[in-house]
Amino acid sequence: RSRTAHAPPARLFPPPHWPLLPRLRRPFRAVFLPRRLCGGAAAAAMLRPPRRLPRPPRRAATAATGPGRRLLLSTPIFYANGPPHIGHLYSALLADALHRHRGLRGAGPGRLSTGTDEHGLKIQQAAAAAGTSPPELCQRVSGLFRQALTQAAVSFTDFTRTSEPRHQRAVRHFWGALRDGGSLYKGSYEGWYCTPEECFLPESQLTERRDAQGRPCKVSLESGHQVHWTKEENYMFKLSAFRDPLQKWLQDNPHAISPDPFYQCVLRWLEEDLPDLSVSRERSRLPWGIPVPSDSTQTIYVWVDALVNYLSVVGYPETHGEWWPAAHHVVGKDILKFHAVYWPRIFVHSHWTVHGQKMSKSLGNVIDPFACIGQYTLDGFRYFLLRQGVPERDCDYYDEKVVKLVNSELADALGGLLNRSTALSINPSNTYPCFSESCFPKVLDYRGTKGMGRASAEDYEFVASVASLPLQVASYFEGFQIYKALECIALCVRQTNGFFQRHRPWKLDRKDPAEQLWLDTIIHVTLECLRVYGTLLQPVIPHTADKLLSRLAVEPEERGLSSLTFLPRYHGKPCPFEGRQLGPDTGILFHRLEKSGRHQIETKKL
Ligand code: ME8
Repeated sequence: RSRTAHAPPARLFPPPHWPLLPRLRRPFRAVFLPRRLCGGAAAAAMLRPPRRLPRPPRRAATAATGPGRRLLLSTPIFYANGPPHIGHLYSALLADALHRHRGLRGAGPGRLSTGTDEHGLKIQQAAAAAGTSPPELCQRVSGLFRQALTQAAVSFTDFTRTSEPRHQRAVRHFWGALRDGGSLYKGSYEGWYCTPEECFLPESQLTERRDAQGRPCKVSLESGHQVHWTKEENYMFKLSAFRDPLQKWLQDNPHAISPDPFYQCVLRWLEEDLPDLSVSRERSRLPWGIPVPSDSTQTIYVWVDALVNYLSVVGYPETHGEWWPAAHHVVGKDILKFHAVYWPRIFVHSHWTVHGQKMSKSLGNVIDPFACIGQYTLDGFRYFLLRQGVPERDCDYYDEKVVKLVNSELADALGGLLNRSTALSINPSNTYPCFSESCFPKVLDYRGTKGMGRASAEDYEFVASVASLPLQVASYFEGFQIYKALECIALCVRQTNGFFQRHRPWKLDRKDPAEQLWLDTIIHVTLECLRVYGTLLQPVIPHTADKLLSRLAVEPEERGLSSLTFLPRYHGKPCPFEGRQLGPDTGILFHRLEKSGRHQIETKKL
């Protein structure tokens, strides 16, 4: 990807002697961090022992991932130069689903951080264009992001604004750590600067165009944005010195970046030139940012400022050691290099396009998440983005697609199943009926079941696939493939509808005791399936899942993932739900959606 800094050749600035021994020094928490958790050049430089200072004693890492451990999940912090769109919401929903899933697994304390990125030339220019000041613009846009994420039920625990004093203090401290560790030097720097991308671009990533007045100009090959020749005295970060350790770290940690194609992509970048990085701007050109400590002629580069949000949110430089390095960052592919080369463990996703085109303000095709939630309901839209978004490749947005998917999977398949299996005509006692072992006996090999009970080989196969669903879903969440988890659930819902349909319970005669046993068993199996789907869907469609589980009389403490069982009666174990009165019928689980118009943002608003 193109956001590469263009810098003087690294050989002019020989790398210092430094083994990448990731130790923290006072006032950081004195913790020895295992090498495998310390990727990212800036993070590693910050963790490197400073020159001439005694090394702190070794101690075991206290923060690592795994069951029962802490985890800081994050979204990118979004630029406060325009309103939120569905791409931003998608990142946040992925992180939210992971966060909720973890909570339901009882996986230990977790935090989900998000926020707004408020400094830099881009914001300065957007404020000027909107006829306002940067602080006022940021206040307004940051509010819109907070509102959108809240409205979308994103369970964030922290919202960082980079203009906050606590964040600025952390950035200044981080700068000091880089400087004291010998990773910064001052150099004269020139190159093509792309403001919308907030980075320098090399010639190889530029092309010629004509501007509005017909004059030739250079633009970024990838984004089409115009670049400007910029010559400045800047502070440089010795990024080139980190190539070998980064390569080694990534090779030792193949899951540091998921999905795999993005991991491979970062390895390829590291085989190319990795020039040093300009990490400050002249203050006269860029007053809107954090000044370089002890050099008021320079402003800290917005990306150094922004990346530190992952530290400042957990109290850097005092208390971050409780959460670091157990941090997982969800990011879009556009900012992968900033994260994967300068920072550690990343979940990367591709982009949403609209009718095949990149979403952009200039094209006027930006999709407004507020309008989408209003039209498709909160859970409907959350479900669509997470079910349809595939991290490995770009996904195209169409309103028709939302309506079709949500109607077929949530309204018809899931809602229909609940409706059919709880209808008074079929379940007049409104209870979770009993399972009969004689109708559905336990067998070792279901292919030889002819003549035993009432269940067919197909039924055994279907019950086996629902039984394996919780583990399958957990492993897809773990691998950042939430869309695959939802695909599996949707498939099981279809199979359950097939099971119900196949046995036509409405044709069974309740007055015949044998028929009654089978009828109850069919409903019991169906409700067990619905209970599993409701539980597994909580991280994605929290309101609908709550409605479903409440209808099945599943108590809040029975909704965790770690204690999720399926059809225990089949295994001869008691089922706590059997015989229980169902919850009140609060109406249709999910109303079918109407087709609607486009939801573009009115760009003039800001
Ligand atoms: O880059 N589809 O902020 P940003 C999917 N402030 N996701 C999309 C998307 C699309 N079409 N467009 C944007 C920045 N995103 C920096 C980040 S982090 C320390 C600093 C999502 O407002 C995606 O997550 O440009 C992408 O990485 C992010 O928004 C970029 O947001």
